[in-house]
Amino acid sequence: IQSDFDWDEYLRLLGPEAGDPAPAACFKQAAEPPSNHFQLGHRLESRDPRNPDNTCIASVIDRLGPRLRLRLDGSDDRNDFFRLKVKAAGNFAPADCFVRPPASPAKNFFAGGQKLEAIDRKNPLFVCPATVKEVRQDRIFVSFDGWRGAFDYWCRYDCRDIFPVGWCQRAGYPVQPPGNRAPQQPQPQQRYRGKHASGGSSPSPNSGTFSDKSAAASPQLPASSAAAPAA
Ligand code: MLZ
Repeated sequence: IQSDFDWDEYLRLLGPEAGDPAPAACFKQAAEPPSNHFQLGHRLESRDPRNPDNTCIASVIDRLGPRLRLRLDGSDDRNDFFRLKVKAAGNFAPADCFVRPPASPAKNFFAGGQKLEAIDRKNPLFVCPATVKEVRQDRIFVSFDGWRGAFDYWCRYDCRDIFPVGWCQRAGYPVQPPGNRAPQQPQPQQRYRGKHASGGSSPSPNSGTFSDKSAAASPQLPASSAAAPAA
């Protein structure tokens, strides 16, 4: 996970053809990113990412900015598991760790070409620069900058996996640099190389949590549960 992405520099590189950042009012995200009061080892209830009808007990195994890395406890057999663990496990996260979700925008205010930050659902650890490629009723098509479309997705305008430009940095969560695969228009004049002009993308120190190792394999970290406390 890299942490030196710089939106200002990137937008400058893209030049005047690039769309503007989507205004904050487009997003269902708090004006100020919430602080994260969860602690490692805290237990909480979470939707089972493998079976969204199930609620499971999960433990906080890592935190970064407002996001949590959660691991499901035990099996996903709802009935057994719930009663057993609720009585036995302890260390439940106090209620005030959970932040009330922000209000939804009244409607879909997005417009094609706007820039945003979005969770890469195939690599949910990563928040990446992206562009609204299409708007259709309540949905937008999120296209990741510098990738050939393999990570793109449709989502509702009030989806919690998308953020205004700059939001994640303010929240203490790193944004990954764009890819360098055949960028679609608008064509960057040169490839984004990060803040440190000299040597391309050198791996930058991360904040000590959400290590690269956990980045590599995170099958139980769907975007939805990962973003639990982000209000
Ligand atoms: N290393 C992986 C991660 C790609 C992340 C893209 N995010 C939009 C790859 O190269 O496929």
